Amino acid sequence: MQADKDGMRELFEKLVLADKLDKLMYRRMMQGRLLGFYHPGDGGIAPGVAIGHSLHKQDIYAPHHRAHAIPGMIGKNVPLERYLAEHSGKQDGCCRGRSSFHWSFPEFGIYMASGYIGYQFAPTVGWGWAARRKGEGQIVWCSAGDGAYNQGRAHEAMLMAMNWKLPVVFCCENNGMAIHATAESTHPMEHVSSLAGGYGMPAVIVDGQDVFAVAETARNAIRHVRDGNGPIFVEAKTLRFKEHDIGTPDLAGHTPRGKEELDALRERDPIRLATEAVLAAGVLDEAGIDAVHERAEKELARLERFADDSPVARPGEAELLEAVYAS
Ligand SMILES: Cc1ncc(C[n+]2csc(CCOP(=O)(O)OP(=O)(O)O)c2C)c(N)n1
Ligand SMILES: [Mg+2]
Repeated sequence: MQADKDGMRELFEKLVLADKLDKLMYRRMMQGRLLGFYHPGDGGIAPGVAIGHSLHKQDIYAPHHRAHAIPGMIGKNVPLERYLAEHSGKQDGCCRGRSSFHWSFPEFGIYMASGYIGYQFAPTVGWGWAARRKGEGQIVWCSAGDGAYNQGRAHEAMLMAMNWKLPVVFCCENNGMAIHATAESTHPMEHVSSLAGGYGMPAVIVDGQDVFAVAETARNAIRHVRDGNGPIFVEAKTLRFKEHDIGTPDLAGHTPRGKEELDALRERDPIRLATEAVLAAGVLDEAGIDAVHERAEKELARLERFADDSPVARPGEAELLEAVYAS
């Protein structure tokens, strides 16, 4: 069907752009042109793209910290030039260049992004409660990693959300690693989503390398919660090709991850899989794929021009105090 083909093409374009922007962020960080630090998304960008793409603009999205939420923001059509300017400490950033990667886009239902692992669990319950009270069909998507789901707060949030049947999707983007710790060494069960069973919450597992499969799963999960059935858990099995963050060695336990292991992971590169899928479905031919890459490169050039042309944020005392509240 043409609608399916258009949907596939759109997702593919977003995936390619997310991959290129992730790599651009890595480069800019190495060049000293970004504030703070960066957690590369290489290998694990498909879930975020598919999730953001499947949500409505007014739905609340609490993104996972990896790739500093670039995939989800691209999925949700957030203005990326304001994001890049923000991360570059520029005045035209979404938070006037003050936040590094603790930015927000409230008009897109993204109220916070944070490197504080598990930041999203408690607010998710509050957002879910508010969404249900408003009764306008808004839902909350809470994404976090396998490491984050080790936290007590994840369990409190799942318990309360399930007890109150809140419109929340709990999602684990399980890349099998939390800095140097493997998921097998920290979780007693193979699937993080098994935890949902303790709260009577339904759970689904999806191949997180396949952007199209995640989109379908996300759409179904969103429909489930929008229809008033209470929370559902989605576990996307994904990968991390690079180090935890720039400047941290890439170890699993105490052992450096070797070339052979990493080459094997790259067989499941989401871009490679999506390219094969769009070719096989006749959505794009080789020339069409080249054109997608070209358009993405042009978009990156535009984003960089905007960020680089924007003045460095130098908030004065009055501006700094503007956002400070005391009671
Ligand atoms: C509250 C808190 N504890 C610890 C850390 C240090 N830390 C940063 S990332 C991370 C692991 C996160 O793993 P996971 O949730 O699986 O996400 P991933 O980085 O694998 O995408 C930890 C422990 C932190 N930033 N915040
Ligand atoms: Mg992880």
